[in-house]
Amino acid sequence: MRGDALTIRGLRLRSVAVPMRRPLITRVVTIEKAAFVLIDLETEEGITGRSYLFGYSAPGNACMIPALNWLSDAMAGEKLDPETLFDKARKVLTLMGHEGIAMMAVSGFDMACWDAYAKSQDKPLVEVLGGKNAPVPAYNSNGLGIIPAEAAAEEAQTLLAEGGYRAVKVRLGRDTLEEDLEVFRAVRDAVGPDVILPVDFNQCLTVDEAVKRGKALDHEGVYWIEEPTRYDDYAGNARIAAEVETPIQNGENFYGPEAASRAIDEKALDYIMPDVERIGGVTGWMRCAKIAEAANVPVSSHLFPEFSAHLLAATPTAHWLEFTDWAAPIQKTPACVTDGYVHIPDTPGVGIEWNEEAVEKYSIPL
Ligand code: SMN
Ligand code: MG
Repeated sequence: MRGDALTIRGLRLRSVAVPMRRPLITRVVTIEKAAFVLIDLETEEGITGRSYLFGYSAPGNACMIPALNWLSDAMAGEKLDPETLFDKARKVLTLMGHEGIAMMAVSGFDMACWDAYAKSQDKPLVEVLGGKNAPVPAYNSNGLGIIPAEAAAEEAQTLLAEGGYRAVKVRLGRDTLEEDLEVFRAVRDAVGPDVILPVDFNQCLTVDEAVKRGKALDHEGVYWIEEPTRYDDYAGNARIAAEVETPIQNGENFYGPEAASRAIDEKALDYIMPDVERIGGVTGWMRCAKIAEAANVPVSSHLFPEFSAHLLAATPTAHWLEFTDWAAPIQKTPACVTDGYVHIPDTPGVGIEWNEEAVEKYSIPL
């Protein structure tokens, strides 16, 4: 695949902090304003590739800016061939490491490259990646944080109704198993037996505690157990996956397809959910999708619903899209869910256009 019609001029970066309609309250972090770095990759030919990175907070954004500027300088004048540039970008930042902020910068750059490349081909990204533009099943991941049982039961019903969803994610990891069970049962009672309910511990348990809570949840109709313990304790996750019947979901914190490969080899998960800003952008995702396909592991997404819809529609073992609306206010035509599905726009590229008024309103210093 070649995109040698375009030449990179550089990256234009902006930083925003967007208030969330529903804050994210997990056991390890509470986020009320979603901080994003907006990336416009400008080309000599006038096509702009757009992407964004989730910095979690203003300081998080500020950490990524220097690495992105470094890539902008290094890539100016390069022909836009996304896969070649992904490998080049990793080499540019290689002495900063292959994970963490360096990998996030490479991912954001890669995502913008693919958007520009797909625009130059006049096709939606999914088609450039060899997939079909079909609706992608989504679960509602807004809200449902660490809140009391009664509030969780009520919020679950509201969240399902918001987009005709069949699935919502419940955050667990309260002080005791009994409190987690109380919340999960209240949600299950409120939504009925047919709704799909994955749960997320956000890495907060020890391996022993995860085995204990996982076995208790085996009898409750939990769809998957996400990040029960530290994401990179592969041996620990493998023990949990072996002892707990409910599928173990992991991957939102994996950096690069190499991590996915290792986790699958070590049987540290049943399902995988890469995050496009950590797995290596579009290029890293597609390499991860091949690894998952070979091992027959279902692939879900983490955040970035507009990018993830294209990626899942081009992923052979695609599973669920995680829908959040956090970046919606800064986009003109944000992804949305109807009857439980995200519909990919039939426009060239990914379909991201900034709502400039909102970007101005929520802008923070670079
Ligand atoms: C999550 C945690 C931290 C930031 C964003 C999202 C969560 C999820 O684990 O899976 O939605
Ligand atoms: Mg999670």
